[in-house]
Amino acid sequence: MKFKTHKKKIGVLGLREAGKTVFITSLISQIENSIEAEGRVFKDITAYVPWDNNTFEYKQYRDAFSHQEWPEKTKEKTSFKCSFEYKKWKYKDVNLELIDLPGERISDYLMLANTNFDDWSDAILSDLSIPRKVREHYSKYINYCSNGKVNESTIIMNYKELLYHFADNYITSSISPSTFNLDQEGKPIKRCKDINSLLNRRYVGIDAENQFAPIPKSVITKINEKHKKKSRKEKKTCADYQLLKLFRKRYELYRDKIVIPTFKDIAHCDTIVVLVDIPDILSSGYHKYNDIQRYVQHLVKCLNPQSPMYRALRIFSSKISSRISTIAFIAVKADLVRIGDIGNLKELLKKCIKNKMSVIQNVKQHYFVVSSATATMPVENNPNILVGNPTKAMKDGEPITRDKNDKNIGFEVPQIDNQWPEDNWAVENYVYPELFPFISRREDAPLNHINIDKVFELFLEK
Ligand SMILES: Nc1nc2c(ncn2[C@@H]2O[C@H](COP(=O)(O)OP(=O)(O)OP(=O)(O)O)[C@@H](O)[C@H]2O)c(=O)[nH]1
Ligand SMILES: [Mg+2]
Repeated sequence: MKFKTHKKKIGVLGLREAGKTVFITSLISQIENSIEAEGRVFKDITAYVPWDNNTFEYKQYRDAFSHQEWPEKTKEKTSFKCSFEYKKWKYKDVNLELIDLPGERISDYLMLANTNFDDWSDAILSDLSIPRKVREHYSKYINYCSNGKVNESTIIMNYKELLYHFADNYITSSISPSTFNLDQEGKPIKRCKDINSLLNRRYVGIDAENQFAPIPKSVITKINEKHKKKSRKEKKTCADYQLLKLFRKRYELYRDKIVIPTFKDIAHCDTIVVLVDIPDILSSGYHKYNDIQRYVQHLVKCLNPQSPMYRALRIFSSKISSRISTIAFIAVKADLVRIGDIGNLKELLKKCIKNKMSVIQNVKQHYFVVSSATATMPVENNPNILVGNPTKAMKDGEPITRDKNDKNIGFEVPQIDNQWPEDNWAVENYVYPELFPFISRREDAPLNHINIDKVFELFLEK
């Protein structure tokens, strides 16, 4: 026990499958096995102790790698706390907390400052960050709400249809209530042929009984006007008034149960890490690129002192006098690109994000390129080829499914530039294989990584 403690609370954000769980698992494996870990800073770690009440299943996730499997998809927020000593600090030890957050919940950011349903409805239906192509569906929805024949099930179904168009057009960062995109069991929305059955399985609210959908301001004003002079008893028989009342109640429930806890967790962090999967953006195209930019824009709203979202966030954090002081954007899965292109990954990351973040003056910004669990090896004298164990491959011109016990093979990887593709974004030129991770049977072996130590150095900064 030392005189002082360096406390760090780090929230790890990113869209689905960005690599949050693997990132945290790798970082803990380096700290836990500091003697063997690569990177100067890990060598100075001693007296590591994980806390008893961790909900992040580190052992289970690390064990997956011993069986050449990736960790399971995360279903809910989890956290991992540990203490250790850093040889260079004589009088201080370190308490580190890492929080694995479902990044999709950021889409509910408009609910942060809009404490009531009426204001949120207006804010979401006039959100100009939605691309024009999908705004047409907004207009359809608003027209439907304005036709006077609205009832609970049809308005909810119409709103879900609208959100499905968002998902279908990669506008996932604007899907709110975010439970439609990522339900409370952590199941993400998937494209399917039978849209109606999909819409029935997804909820816009905390559960099937508590769903709600925004109502345009003009319609709310009309309802209020119509029922202004009616008694409470009379209002009870008016379907439109009752529906509005119901949605207001369900909105508050959703805000209390999902939005406030998520953003409270974020507000209590001093450092936010945002993982960005650039190979995935390159292989998906400009829809995904635009979606990441919108995602960052929502984050910017929460971090900009001029915004109402920031003020709402500060209310949660003021009690424990903490503040988000640092944000690190990390381009992950660097092992999927040619070694010579790793610098370009960083350039692409900065070019996608830095502009959006330029209005933020009160938070230190950092950019990294990382591979949390390297699953490839370079080949000497041939920079175009990497060696690894892809889950699928081509054999005699036919696609085949491979087994984790199959031998490693070499595969060609695309070259990436330091500029994002412009009009000629040919996604077929950016094919990255899904790989089995490298097997590491010894449980005390830290995962192979690139630059995890550089990020860790940031966590040790005051
Ligand atoms: N090649 C490579 N693949 C990675 C790496 N990190 C993650 N992956 C791949 O990305 C997938 C998702 O990683 P997770 O860490 O589970 O992603 P997540 O952000 O926690 O995902 P959710 O829990 O669904 O939100 C893994 O199953 C791997 O296929 C990496 O460092 N290198
Ligand atoms: Mg996860």
